[in-house]
Amino acid sequence: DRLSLSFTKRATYAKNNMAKKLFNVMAKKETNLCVAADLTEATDILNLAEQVGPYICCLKTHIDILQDFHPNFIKRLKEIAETHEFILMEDRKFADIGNTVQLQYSQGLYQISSWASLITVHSLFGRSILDSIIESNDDIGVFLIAEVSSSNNLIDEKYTTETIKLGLSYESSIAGVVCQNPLFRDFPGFLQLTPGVQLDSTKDNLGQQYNSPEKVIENGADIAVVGRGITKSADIAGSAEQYRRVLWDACKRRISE
Ligand code: BMP
Repeated sequence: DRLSLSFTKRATYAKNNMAKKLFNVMAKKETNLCVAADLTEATDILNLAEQVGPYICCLKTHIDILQDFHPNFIKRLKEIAETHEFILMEDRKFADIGNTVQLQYSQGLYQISSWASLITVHSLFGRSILDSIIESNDDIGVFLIAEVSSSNNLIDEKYTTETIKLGLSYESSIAGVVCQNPLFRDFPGFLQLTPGVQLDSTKDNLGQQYNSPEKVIENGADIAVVGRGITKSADIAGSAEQYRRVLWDACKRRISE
């Protein structure tokens, strides 16, 4: 059962290079925290990254919400990621035919394939979407979306099960799965990324549903994504440190080897 294994041990099971890296960063920095940098100005994201940097294993962006995107922003963000040893994930949630995804992934304004170590992908379009991404860049860690946190979403059990199966057939490219439940306990090389995490509230007014840090770790999360719980806080660094500690303490309780 992956839940009882240490991250150092799980790194040795990972077939994907980015997953290996992520496990090792998590073990070294003692953190399960990924911050969702959902801010619309470049300087705000850079400031956030500087402040939360010491406490996170991963920074998750939605690059297309930036009002003032510039390649220099990516350069600076990569420097901060290097200084504080965290990994960049672009939460693009690709979902289209292979040819279109290839263009969205490597072309356009954002050139995602040139800087994101991790990306999110919907399983909806099947194998061709993964083939097209790997053809563009085989040094990528993909997180496949098997479940989502929003209320009344349309994903059913079959979709979730088939998503895990698809992931297992692309072991060297898949870093993990975005989900809410411990779906793949027998595959310690994959990471469970769980969004919808907050200490102070249970939902927003647009369908987001939150669980507490303890609850998501109990539900199998290896990495918990926290956005507004940290970005809207008056003390960003203090809040990131608090989430890191609560998550890590909860995680330590489930690890026995
Ligand atoms: P917040 O903690 O502010 O609600 O942000 C959650 C982040 O996680 C957002 O960036 C959102 O796009 C992402 N996310 C989610 O909330 N639920 C999912 O099921 C999948 C996600 O990627």
